[in-house]
Amino acid sequence: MSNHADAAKVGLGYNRRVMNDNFQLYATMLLIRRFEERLLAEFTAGKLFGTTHAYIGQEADAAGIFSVTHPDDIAFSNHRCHGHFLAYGGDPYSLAAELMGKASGLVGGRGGSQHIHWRNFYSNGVQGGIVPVAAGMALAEKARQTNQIVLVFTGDGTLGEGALYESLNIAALWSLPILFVVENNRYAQTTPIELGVAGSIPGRFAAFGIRTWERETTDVLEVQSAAAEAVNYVRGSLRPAGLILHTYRFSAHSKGDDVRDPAEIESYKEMDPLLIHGARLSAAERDQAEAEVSARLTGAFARAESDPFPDPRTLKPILS
Ligand SMILES: Cc1ncc(C[n+]2csc(CCOP(=O)(O)OP(=O)(O)O)c2C)c(N)n1
Ligand SMILES: [Mg+2]
Repeated sequence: MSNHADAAKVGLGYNRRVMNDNFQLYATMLLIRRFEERLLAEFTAGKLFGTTHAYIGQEADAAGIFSVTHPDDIAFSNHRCHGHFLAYGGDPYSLAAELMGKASGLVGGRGGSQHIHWRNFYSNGVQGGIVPVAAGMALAEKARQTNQIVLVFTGDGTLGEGALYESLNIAALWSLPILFVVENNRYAQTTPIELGVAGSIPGRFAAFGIRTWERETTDVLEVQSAAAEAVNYVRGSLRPAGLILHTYRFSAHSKGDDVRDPAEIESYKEMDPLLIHGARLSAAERDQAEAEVSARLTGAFARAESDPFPDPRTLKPILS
């Protein structure tokens, strides 16, 4: 049964009941892609401050993973957090307002692109810095017997951070319900993985006796099935696991800092998750998703832009 009419009624990205629907998975990835494209354009136009790290090319990871989590599960993201947030069910309006520094933003306009919080979603721009926090949250959930699991997202470059290994060690020792997601997009800023990561990624988890699922794919359905197995394992066994996803980012690391050979980027274009999954939809369905996403983002950005900035006087309690 196609549920996309239902998805349209409740708003894209919100209704977890229809997340497994092919249309909804496509719409979630498209929402991320168009949101990030819009952001990059706004930066170029000088309308946004700070920095941003676009998720373009990696959409299948977030869409696939959050299609199999429970609404109450806890997610810890990193500097490249917008895609995770939108797939988690976050509102593009609140995120756009946050990026514009508006009072109506997710955290009052003070977190910007990398430091956001909504419900059980947290992000932090310090590479690896949030991983021990995520392990602590998993310990808390286990103690409270909530049956909620924790997911923490890292990149290949973050495999160089010691805090990650301390967290793997304690998660294995104390049997914590946490899924460590490694999104290997083959680069850490400008450093290719060959120059930054020795040995193998699954080998790092194996050293701590932690089970892993590994996929070299940008097909959202393949990500979804691996994520479902890993999530079910963590929830059922209350043990940590690793989900290693080899992907590729099409956009620059941040706004324009790209030293990669354009021919290399071009060679990955056939891995575009929207192309791969879009082939499962009709042209009419793809057009419908495009129209719905476009309308939603136009409304979100217009509303965010017209919102007021926070009153600087409300900063006082934080600064004093
Ligand atoms: C502790 C720390 N060191 C350096 C940085 C600057 N920095 C931000 S992102 C990044 C690269 C991260 O690479 P990776 O983990 O592969 O994630 P990706 O950007 O590829 O998604 C660096 C060096 C940082 N945010 N935190
Ligand atoms: Mg990387």
